[in-house]
Formats: sequence, C-alpha cells, structure tokens
Amino acid sequence: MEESDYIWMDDEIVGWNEAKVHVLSHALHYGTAVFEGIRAYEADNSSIVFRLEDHIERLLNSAKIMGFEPDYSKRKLVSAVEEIILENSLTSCYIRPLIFKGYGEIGLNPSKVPLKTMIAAWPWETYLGEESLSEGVDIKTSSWKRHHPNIMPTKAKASGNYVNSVLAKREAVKNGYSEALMLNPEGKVAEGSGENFFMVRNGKLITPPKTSVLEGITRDSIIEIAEDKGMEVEEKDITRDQVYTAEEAFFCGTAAEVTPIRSVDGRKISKSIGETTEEIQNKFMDIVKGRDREYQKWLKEVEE
Ligand code: PPE
Repeated sequence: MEESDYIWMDDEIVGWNEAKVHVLSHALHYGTAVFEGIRAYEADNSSIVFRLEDHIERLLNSAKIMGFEPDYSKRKLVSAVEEIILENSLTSCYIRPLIFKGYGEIGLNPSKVPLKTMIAAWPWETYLGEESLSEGVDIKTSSWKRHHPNIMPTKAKASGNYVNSVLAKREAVKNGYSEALMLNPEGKVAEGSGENFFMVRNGKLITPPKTSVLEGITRDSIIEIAEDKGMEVEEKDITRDQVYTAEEAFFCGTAAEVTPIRSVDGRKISKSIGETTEEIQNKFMDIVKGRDREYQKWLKEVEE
C-alpha cells in the first residue's frame, strides 16, 4: 500500500509508523471492531469527500449494533476525517476510520476493554485491477455463503464479518477470478466480498434486497441516480441462473466504484462494459469528482 505521513489516533496526529497497538488488543483476537471506507477525489484546488456524513453515521450505527459506546460525536469524526486529509496534504484518497476494542482484558466480554478510534488516509487506486473499470471483471459464485442476519450483524461494517469475505475473495483469486459472487443462506444472490451487486435484465436495473447485504452507500446513490434518469430499479431476490442471462452486471462500492462484470461462472455477460453500466459509471464519476453538481448534497469540500 501507498503510505502517507500521519494517522489520527484518539484525537492525536501520530506518525504513520508510530500508529501501533498491543498484540493483546481485543479486536485482534475476536474481531471486535467496526470500520468505514470513504473516498475523496481531487477537484479544482480542493478535495471532495463523497457522502462523508453518511459514512460516519453508518460507522456510529455499526458501533451501536456491536454495543460499543463511541468516544466521539458524528461532528467530531467528520472534522477528524477532514483533518487527516489536510495533515497528509492528500486530495484523491481512501479514508479508513476504525473503532476497536483495544488492550485491557482477554476474554469474550469486552465491557472493561477501552475503545479506541483511528482514522487513516492514503492514495488507493482501482480496487479490482488496473483495467477493471473499463474492461470489466470475471467473477465466480463462491462456495462461501454470506452471513444470515441472525448469525452475524450484516448491517454493521464489523471487522469480524470480514473473515467470510476474506475466505471468498481468496477462493476466487486462487481460481483465477477477480472477485466472488456470494449467495445468501437461502441461495439467492447477495453481494461481492466487498461490493454490492446490480444487474440489468429485461431492461431493468435489479439489485438484491438489503436482508443479508451491507446497506451500501454507493448502492443507495446508484438507485437514486438511476431513478432520476428515469430507469426502473427493482430491489428483489435474484437467483444465480438469472445472473447468467442478464444483459449487464456490475459491482459497486466505495473502493470498487462502478466495476462492470464481464462474466460470471464462465458465462459471458457483456463484452466489456455494458451501455447502462457505462451511463451509470460516467454519471457516478462525474458526481464524485465534482464535475456534475446535481448531487451537491453528497459532496463535502475540504480546503485549508
Ligand atoms: N458490501 C460489502 C461487503 C462491503 O464491504 C462494501 C464496502 C460494500 C458492500 C459497498 O458499500 P459502500 O462502500 O457503502 O458503497 N467495502 C469497503 C471495504 C473494501 C475493502 O476491501 O476493505 C469499501 O468499498 O470501502
């Protein structure tokens, strides 16, 4: 990864290499942490953070689901994100806030373990490979299912949940694919290891309901953008064989942005990027980069 200079740790700015924790930190042993992924884009003389408040709100909701009592307010965390971008003189970057159970006691009840908060930011280019945004990716249905909401809190961006994503991702990559398509416990399409899923079938945009997927902020943005463009959007169950006969498919997420899916389980979906996917990708990139101000409400400009 491309390092930057500083990391925000509990209201202090520390050097990148000094941002350390104890090996007996609770989160390291039990996955007791919640995080966010946020992107900022370079615009004229400034950096634009996309849906910053919504990401911080989801972070605090993830903490609430985990039973954590965060030390910082939404307002404080929003300004800490701005601070760490400026401290590092970054414009285009990926921002990773993490609230975690630190060092105190080992054992499953973390109630006496101190809660720690950190925010890092660094440059992060395309998520699924250099040409993925224009050429699309080949993906495979995973043998690992997504969590049932009564097994893991799928609405929390909780670190422990991601063991499941890591297993799926490694399986996909080992078999020569860029990403995994994960089904929910009922066998319906859920999401990628770190992205939400959309397809175009019979001219309509379709995405799985939120039951066992993360309530993606990019997913939400795309639904709004598509509906404003007059497209029909449906949130409904999808079976894997319906994906095989889709006209187009794509993944979306903060890291993945809008990544076209070229094939699923060896079945070709579209040549590279499909027409509708391209229209949505272009609009999304124009918005996040501040070239299109129609959705100004989602943009937070960070300037000295
Ligand atoms: N589903 C999952 C499981 C997920 O991790 C993400 C984000 C999404 C959907 C899309 O959510 P949103 O970013 O709000 O549109 N995954 C983050 C972490 C990626 C990583 O590898 O780390 C991200 O995109 O930042």
